[in-house]
Amino acid sequence: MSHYSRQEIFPEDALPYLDELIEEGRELATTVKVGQCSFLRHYNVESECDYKIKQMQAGRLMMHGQIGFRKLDKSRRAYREIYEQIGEAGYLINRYGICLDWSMGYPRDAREGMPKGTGLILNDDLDFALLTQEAPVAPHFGDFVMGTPAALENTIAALKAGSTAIGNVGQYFNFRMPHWNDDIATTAATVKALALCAAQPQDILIHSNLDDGFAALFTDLTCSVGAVLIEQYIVDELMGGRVSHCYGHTYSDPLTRLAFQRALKKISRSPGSMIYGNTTIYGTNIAENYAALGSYMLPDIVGQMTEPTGHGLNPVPVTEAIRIPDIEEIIDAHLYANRLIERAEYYPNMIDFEQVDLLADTLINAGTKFKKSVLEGLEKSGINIKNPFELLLSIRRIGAKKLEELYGPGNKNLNEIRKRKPVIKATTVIELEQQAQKIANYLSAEEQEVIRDKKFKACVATTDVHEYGKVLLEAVLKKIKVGIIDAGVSTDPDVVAKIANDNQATFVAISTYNGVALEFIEKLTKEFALYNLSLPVFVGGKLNQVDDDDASGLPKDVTKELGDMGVIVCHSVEELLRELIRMAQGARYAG
Ligand code: B12
Repeated sequence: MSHYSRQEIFPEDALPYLDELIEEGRELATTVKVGQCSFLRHYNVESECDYKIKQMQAGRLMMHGQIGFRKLDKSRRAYREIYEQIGEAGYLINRYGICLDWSMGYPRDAREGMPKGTGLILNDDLDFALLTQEAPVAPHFGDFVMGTPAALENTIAALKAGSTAIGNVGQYFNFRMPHWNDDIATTAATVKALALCAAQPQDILIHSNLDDGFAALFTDLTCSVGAVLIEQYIVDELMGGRVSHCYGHTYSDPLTRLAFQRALKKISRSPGSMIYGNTTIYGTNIAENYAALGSYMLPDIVGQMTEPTGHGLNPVPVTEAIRIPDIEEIIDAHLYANRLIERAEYYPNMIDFEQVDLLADTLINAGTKFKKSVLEGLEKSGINIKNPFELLLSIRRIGAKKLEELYGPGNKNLNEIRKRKPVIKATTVIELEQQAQKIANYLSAEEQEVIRDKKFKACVATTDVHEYGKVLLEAVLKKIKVGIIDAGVSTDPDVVAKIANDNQATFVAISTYNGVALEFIEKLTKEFALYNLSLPVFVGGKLNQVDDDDASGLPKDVTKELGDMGVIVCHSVEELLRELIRMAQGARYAG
């Protein structure tokens, strides 16, 4: 297929009128104004954008911390104490990314009874404002604001609380709220929120974390630059806003990490929000994680020293892969990073910037080609590419993988994952495919044959956006010839049960990270009962949950509870393989 038809992308008879959505956002701007917060007062600036520009001109690096514990009290304490303690050590933190809870993505009146994640829940506008008065650190409401069904009401609360950096356009493209199928309502709320921000007299940065969006799934890094250009076209050109990009979780190679930053410098008209820590290279060994922290902070520091883009640097605490980091752990990472900045003065002299810039130019050239092909392709499909609502929704519905396959700048090659040879490889997905071979080799040739003979069919799904566990698992299962029934990403329990039943799955495998495993499995078990299904269910990922009565607000492990519910808990794919051998040899599960 060369491209989709409009009917395939928009099967509905009519879509909301763009003019009405924009008008509603603009009209709201006559009453919803940027409120005061400790940061704006302290620095006497109109917006974080103004502040960032001043800092860049003065040659000062900026630092970003990520906070958002379940309880407001603890989050307020974190807001204050991190600032104070970093200050006592002689350093400064400039901005906080507030990690709202998943459930905050539902409009307030629809939030009751919806799954909760592990983040901060704010009940009303006052809660937002209480947080931002605690210390002169710029409040950035990045997650579960724009791009969710609650985009408009959360944006209103964030603006009133003095936030002038609001996101997250990346999430819009890739995140789905459980039990929420109305992507038209989500898009409409997002367009209104964008119009509200664009109509403010101050410059509001519309943050987009590329890794929350498509960057995490592209196999070609140049497509991520293409995503930047497409978002600039939608937010800046069509909506009159100021998009501000974040990247970093999955950018593991220091050379391309630095080249990406310099490419952004050339193509961005607004300062960047933050460079996220390279979280995907953290493991469970703290000492090793400090090396990882240093390895990605250095290119980020050198980038800001040589070609400042205004991004806050985000040293992610070394406990990230183990649990949600606590206050002290955030402070530790900042002290480490600040000391590294002091030690980095001579590093730029050691870097071959010619090579870095060659790569940056390739990123820009191929990224520009991708943007052009996407827009031309969508136009051929009958999408009005001057209409931001249609563009947002069509891109979201097509998704990263298909976009790369159809419009990627790399040459066609059927042996590649996305049927194109990446111009510059984005390592994550490709590394997972390679890891899969090692895991498959865990089984002997005879064991693989025993499994193959059984013609097992696995129904595989995730409960949330985290997809790498599923990518890895599917790649392993394919190698040992287990059939895959794809029940999708961010899937609801009723959908998994139906797909497993309709396709006569032999077992179900769920990958879950957002602290909702217990609730998901409970519902899945009930759905199974409706179909009289009794299948083995494997579950892996991050198996924890926040207990609302627990004062720490941190999640607790639920492995035992899951085991008690009759599912097979796996901490690795190898554990699933071991069970498959047992099943092939006749073991039975009660389901
Ligand atoms: C990459 C990542 C992301 C990426 C995901 C990209 C993508 N499209 O997949 C992005 C940036 C989008 C992301 C977003 C978020 N993330 Co995140 N993310 C991670 C990270 C860094 C890695 C997880 C991962 O994919 N690992 C790769 C897999 C292959 O390896 P693994 O996890 O070790 O899994 C092994 C086994 O468990 C097994 N496995 C996994 N699943 C399954 C399933 C079965 C059946 C089997 C048999 C085996 C198996 O396979 C692996 C090999 O052995 C972790 C932190 C960390 N380092 O672990 C946080 C983490 C999972 N994220 C977290 C959070 C909070 C979020 C957000 C809610 C943050 C926010 N406020 O926006 C959002 C999610 C929003 C949503 N709508 O769901 C938290 C979860 C907190 C918790 N439960 O305690 C973590 C732990 C970070 C933290 N410490 O706070 N995230």
